[in-house]
Amino acid sequence: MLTIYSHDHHLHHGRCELMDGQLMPCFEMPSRADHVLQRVKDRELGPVQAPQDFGLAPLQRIHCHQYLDFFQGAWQRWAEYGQEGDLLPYTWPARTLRRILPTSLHGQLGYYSFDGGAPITAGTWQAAYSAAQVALTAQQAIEQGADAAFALCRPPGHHAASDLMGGYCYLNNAAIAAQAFLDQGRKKVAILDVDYHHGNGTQSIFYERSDVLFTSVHGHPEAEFPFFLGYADELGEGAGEGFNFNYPLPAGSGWNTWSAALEQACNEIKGYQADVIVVSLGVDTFKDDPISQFKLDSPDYLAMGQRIAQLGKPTLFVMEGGYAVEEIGINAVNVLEGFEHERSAQ
Ligand code: OKP
Ligand code: ZN
Repeated sequence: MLTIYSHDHHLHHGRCELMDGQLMPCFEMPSRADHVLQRVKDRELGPVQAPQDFGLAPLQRIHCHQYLDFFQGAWQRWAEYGQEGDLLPYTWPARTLRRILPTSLHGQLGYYSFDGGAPITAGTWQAAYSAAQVALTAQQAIEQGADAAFALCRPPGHHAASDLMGGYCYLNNAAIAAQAFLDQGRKKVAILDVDYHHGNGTQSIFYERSDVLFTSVHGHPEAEFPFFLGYADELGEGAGEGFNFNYPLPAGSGWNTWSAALEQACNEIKGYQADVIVVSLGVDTFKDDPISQFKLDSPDYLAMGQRIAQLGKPTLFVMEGGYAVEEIGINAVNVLEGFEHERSAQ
């Protein structure tokens, strides 16, 4: 399988995040992608290529222009204040407050974010921009006939909405790639989000559309980030009604519970008759993940890839979460190897 990777992800390295009342070093760190790349090479998964540059247009298909302008320019504005630390929001337009766009940097940052988990550093825009190009380059490989491709994106994307950053995410790589498939003539894209956290950004982007089916297996939002989206009764709206399926699971869920939910998601995808599948590939479902509560073990990821392969469609894998850094490569590449093994048997 072809892997697309850009070293630019190293330009994004947030310092701290607030966790259990304490400032902790960011769990979303550069070594994550380094370990995945190393495992891709160790296992000889296939060629590793740098992304092409498709410019801003495919990003603008998903993200609103003002948001992109703000994100691209935010660090420069912060530097003009003489600040060097990470740029982090601290006030959001929650209930009782007006959803207006202020003129100040921090007012705008609050407007364009939903949590304090997405620090902007000097290189964050470039890293996120390159991650989106990684997804688009892998998407193009499939458009040109590859059966599958792996976009080794970092930072991740599935929490990012059209005009919101949050949860370590800035640009929604999976959504950008899904839209590119549609813009290049595919009629139906199915997204399967297997990250431990609900892909609230992706869901919101496609919630009122029938040309993208969104399915997600994740920690129950009653108890888990992002808390305010990802319930089973969210089925889509308007033209999108019946094209959104959430499978929230309790803390402690292992492969038996998890794979039963995957089975349901796969059945929806099968019935949808998608032209192509985009997998938001988070491996923070792993038993030793430091911020998650599922109990998948490394061999389970082989079975996951195998089941996805049985859907029989061209498949784009887009890297999302996974914070057990030592095992992230094994687990992510296990999905890809399980997929390839099953496809070669078909
Ligand atoms: C991203 B992905 C607040 C952070 C709260 C955020 C988890 C984001 C997970 N400092 N936790 O879905 O793996
Ligand atoms: Zn996650």
